[in-house]
Amino acid sequence: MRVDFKLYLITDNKLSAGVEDALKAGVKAVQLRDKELSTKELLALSYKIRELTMQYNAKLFINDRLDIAMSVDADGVHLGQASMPVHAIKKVVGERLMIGVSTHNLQEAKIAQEEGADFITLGPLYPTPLKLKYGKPIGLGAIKEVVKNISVPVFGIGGIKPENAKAVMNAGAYGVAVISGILCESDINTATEKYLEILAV
Ligand code: TZP
Repeated sequence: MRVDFKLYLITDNKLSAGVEDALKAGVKAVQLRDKELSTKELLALSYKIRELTMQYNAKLFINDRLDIAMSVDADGVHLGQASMPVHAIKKVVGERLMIGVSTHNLQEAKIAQEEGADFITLGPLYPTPLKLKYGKPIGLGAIKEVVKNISVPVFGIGGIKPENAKAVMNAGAYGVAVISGILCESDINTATEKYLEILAV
């Protein structure tokens, strides 16, 4: 199975400083996502996170930027709905990179699967500190509906904390994707361990 992780740590603008602590605590997949940096700055940060993820034997995904993912030898690229579509990415890289896709409903999930995504994120499931930007929470009913209808791994995203992660898994998620629940915590190590314990099943 290509998707050999259950906890998908996503960075946000200015939040990548905590990645090393999360890796130390056992995170095995990181998506670098920073929409404020220039290309040059993002490339430099990507090299740094690539080194760290290699050191801790974790996968690295680059949000949206196929060019940077290839340049730093990332494990994959993570696409949004406005990114290059999966089929166009595959035309360039074939199977060389894994492909994750952000989805918000069943229709987007089905398209991602049909085009060959390796996994998807679905959300926001719960209200998140960044909620306005990501729209209204779609709730656990949405994840139940999606996992019934598609077979690629589905990661719940949006407002997932250690307290509700179990419910997300019980709804059929393959794993969870988290930003603030780890990177905004003062004790990143303990926060990461809490998720890993819940996801170990
Ligand atoms: N996509 C849907 S919700 C979201 C993204 C990137 C933000 C998730 O952040 P958090 O802090 O884990 O709720």
